[in-house]
Amino acid sequence: MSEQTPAAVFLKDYKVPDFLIDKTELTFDLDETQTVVTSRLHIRRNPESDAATAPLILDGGEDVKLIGVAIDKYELPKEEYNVSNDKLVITATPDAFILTCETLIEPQNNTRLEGLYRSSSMFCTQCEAEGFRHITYYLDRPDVMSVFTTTIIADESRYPVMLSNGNEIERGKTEDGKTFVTWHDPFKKPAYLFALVAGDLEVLNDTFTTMSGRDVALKIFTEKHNIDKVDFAMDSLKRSMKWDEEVYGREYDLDIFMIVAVDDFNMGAMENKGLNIFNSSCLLASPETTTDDAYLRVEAVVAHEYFHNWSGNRVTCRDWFQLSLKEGFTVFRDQSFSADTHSDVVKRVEDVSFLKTAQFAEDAGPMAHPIRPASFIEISNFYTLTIYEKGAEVVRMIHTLLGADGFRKGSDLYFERHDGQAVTCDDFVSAMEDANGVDLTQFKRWYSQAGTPILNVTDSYNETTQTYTLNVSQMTPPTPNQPTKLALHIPVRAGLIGPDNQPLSFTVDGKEQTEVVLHVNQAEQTFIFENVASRPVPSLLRGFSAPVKLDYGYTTDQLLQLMSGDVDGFNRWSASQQLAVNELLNCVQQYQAGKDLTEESSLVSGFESLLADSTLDSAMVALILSLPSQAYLSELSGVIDPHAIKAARKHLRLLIASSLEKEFKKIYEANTVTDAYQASAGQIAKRSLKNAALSYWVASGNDEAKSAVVRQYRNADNMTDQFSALSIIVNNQLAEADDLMSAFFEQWKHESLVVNKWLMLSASREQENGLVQIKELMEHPYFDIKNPNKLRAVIGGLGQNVETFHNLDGSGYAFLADQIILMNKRNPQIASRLCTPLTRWKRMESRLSEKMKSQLERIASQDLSKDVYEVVSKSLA
Ligand code: B3K
Ligand code: ZN
Repeated sequence: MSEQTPAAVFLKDYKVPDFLIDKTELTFDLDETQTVVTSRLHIRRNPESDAATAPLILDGGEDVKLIGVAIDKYELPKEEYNVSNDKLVITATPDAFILTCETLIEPQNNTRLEGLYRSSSMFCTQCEAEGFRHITYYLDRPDVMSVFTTTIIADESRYPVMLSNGNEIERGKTEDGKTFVTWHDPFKKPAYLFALVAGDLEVLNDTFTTMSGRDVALKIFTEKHNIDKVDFAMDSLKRSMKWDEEVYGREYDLDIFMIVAVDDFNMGAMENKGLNIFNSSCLLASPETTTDDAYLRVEAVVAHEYFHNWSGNRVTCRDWFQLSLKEGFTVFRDQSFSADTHSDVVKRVEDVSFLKTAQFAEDAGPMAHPIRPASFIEISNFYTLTIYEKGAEVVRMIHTLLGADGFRKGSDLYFERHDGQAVTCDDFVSAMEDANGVDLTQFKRWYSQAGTPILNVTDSYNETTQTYTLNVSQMTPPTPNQPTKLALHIPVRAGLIGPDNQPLSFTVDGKEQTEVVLHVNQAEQTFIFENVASRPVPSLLRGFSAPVKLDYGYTTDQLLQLMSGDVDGFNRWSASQQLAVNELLNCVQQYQAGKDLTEESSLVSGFESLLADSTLDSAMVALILSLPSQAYLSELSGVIDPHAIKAARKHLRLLIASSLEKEFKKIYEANTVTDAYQASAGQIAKRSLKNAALSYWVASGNDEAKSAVVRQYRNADNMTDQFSALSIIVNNQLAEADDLMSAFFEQWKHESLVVNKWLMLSASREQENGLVQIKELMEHPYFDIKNPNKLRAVIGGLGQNVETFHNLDGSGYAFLADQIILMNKRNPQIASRLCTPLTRWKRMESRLSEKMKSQLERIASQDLSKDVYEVVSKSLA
């Protein structure tokens, strides 16, 4: 480990800032070798601080070189300030003053992609969470909100476009012939929302008229070769703006809204005020180069970043422990937008499936934390599925408890009460309580308690009294630093299904109904349903009304009944998944015991009736057909045996494929889309069902299917069909696989985002010498280690490659550790994310577990960034 153990910060230690910065004036003299940043900060002591003589302590980074500092007009001599430990400390200051600071930075050498850096030939920034301190010394914390004016000076021939937050207010020439542009953002904001972009960019222009009749200029900027791929993003933006007006009453506030696409970006996108910056993978879309999934992602991310304008920017976080205040809420908002735009059930299934696979695994691992963590070492490590996805589930539960109208009253009050403020999760809940006259005290435990609760449910039916009883108990397993847990308030949406597959009515709380929200809020509880005409099958946790694991001993027949008969579409999917999970885990056990895997599967008959029912939504059928993933089955396993899981999935797939070969052929042929490509719900549904059917049909080994998939590859006019075909060909190891992989690369090598898809498929491909192939990919001329998307493509592909990654000799893990060590200093955020698979070591089967652990120890022996240190040390604890 590094000589100094990085220290944790604690929520309980929060103190208001000693100083405030009312105005921030920045000048950037941009240059390829050295950029000079001059800041004029209008600072005063915070009247709310009890430290009336506290020194001024500004945050900085090792990469920021201080040239000079002045208070008002007085240039401070060296003895009057101190620069150490990434801080600039000035002991004696007036109560109100202007601090001028000149710093020097080298964006071209910034490989962390945090602060100001270069991507291709552009300058761009990423300041959340603590990136601004890599630009200049500042009070880099979200509760210090300031009005920013930013001047950019650059050579106009290379940087004709120069952007920052707010409105352009001035433009001209400097004495040495450069161009300057000044931007002013009238809304005060924390430094994490600051942005700057300069480059030779093209723009797509549009306008949006807000509900009060103001015209907003919309501009999307990309490098020249990509400007033909932003129409869909622009359309998504306009639909998001309208949706936020209609559903939340939120109007956009500046006269201009800009989005810029950059290739080198650590995550998906960033909601900087008026100037969103996007990873090009989350913005660019064209039918030929972009799959349906990626289209939906573009739409969701554009919406998400736009929605942050209110949930995040106008009302921001007091401190980073409150991150879920903006992220959980905004994810809930973007999920609702996508659900309203397409199919709500399909969207819900996709979101829940992701949550149950990845967030539940996080909750069960060494990094488990509540949606409002109590401490962290490096905040970048807390942009997690727990903060985002579980955070959204918590907001969704509030929505369920209050109803749509009550929730809207609460959000109106929240925005009105806290506009322009930096607030806490408690403030959010208080607004919901106050607007509805409810008490959410117990509910708030969801904010402070980590782990996935388990709901254990048993039932009984009394025919004589026509009474049905549910006994529900809840238990949340221990997580790091939280050995014991309190009972949570869990809303369980439930209905009853009768023997003829009809919903049964019942009486609860004196009211006759067919669906009820049960308030589970004690360790053990009983719920009584009266006037139940016959013994029902319970349909529990409809729509996944709470992020919990439900344990009810459904029989196979009951699951088949729910799968075909539940009025709740989500629970139909859920039943099919449970059925598949039961059969797959059974196969896993058989494999481990060295037995032949069963040739019986109830899924076959379940799927048969599913495929015969033409009334069902194709996208839902496609979702039901896709077997629980390797990752989800791993999450469900007490001890993870990747090879057994892989064998079980393959076996069941082949069994279904060979039993229903004819049905799959029929479905494949019936779902061809002949109209021009559109990323519409209808077309996406058809393509997903068609390609799911094709995948089974080819797996059956049928020759006609093999010709069909090759034909689809060759004739496809869109990336969804082309790439689905290619993946099926490669995964089924058809004779054409090598040739078509090469052809695909040749066809698309000029499209960076498509190359990423090729890299990922190549890395995940099952081959002899898998690791040799992966090492070759990393030497490939089209691979670029500086580009996080490319690195994620290869390492992500490796993660899916069970044989290579989980090789019993440990070589897959050693290779991953090499990459983590390589990236540790170069880009700590990315390095830390790469650690995730190794954090699961305690749950792996013993041979693999030891191998993973030794790689974690090898990483731990290095001089580590805070980011990697935190994950590795917590994993080994
Ligand atoms: N708020 C950003 C995430 C920033 C991550 C910093 N490491 C994107 C988003 O959630 O909208
Ligand atoms: Zn966000």
